[in-house]
Amino acid sequence: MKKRTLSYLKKVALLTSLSSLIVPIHSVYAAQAASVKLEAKSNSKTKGQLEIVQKGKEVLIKGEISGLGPNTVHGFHVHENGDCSAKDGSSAGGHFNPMDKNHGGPEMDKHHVGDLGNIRANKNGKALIDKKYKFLTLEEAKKASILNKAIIVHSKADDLESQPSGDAGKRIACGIIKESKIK
Ligand SMILES: [Cu+2]
Ligand SMILES: [Zn+2]
Repeated sequence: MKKRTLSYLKKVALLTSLSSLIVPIHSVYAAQAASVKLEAKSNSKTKGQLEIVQKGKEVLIKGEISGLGPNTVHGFHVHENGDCSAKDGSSAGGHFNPMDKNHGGPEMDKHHVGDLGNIRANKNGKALIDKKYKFLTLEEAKKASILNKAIIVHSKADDLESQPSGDAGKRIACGIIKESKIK
């Protein structure tokens, strides 16, 4: 009886030490990829799918957005609330701005973390997205983490200058950045 108790305790000790190993590994790798299903807002026909991957210090965003006008340019941002429920996308709130900066373009010295610039549609109204950003992260614990925020596509181009959001017009598509498995 005494022996059995000891081996039970050993098992508990082993499991406890194993789980303390497993938890940190999980938290490092869990948020390395995310996907976004963009749904039409403000009575648009815009929709799309994006895959987001953390590669070292860069975040890659790839995918396709359709239902845009031919050869048009559209503001493309991360907004602060992961909430696309409003018909006009207003539930997503303002640009994601954890560092409290002014609006700008992604190449500028200072800008919102959510300022991803513009996307361009081809003659068929489809935008092929293939972008890289150094100021974003998918690491949940970091201030600039875009997990569970929203991506918004606008009706007009972002002028990368007007405050607070680049005068980019209506919100024509919205999708939440949700953690996914790396493919
Ligand atoms: Cu926006
Ligand atoms: Zn902005």
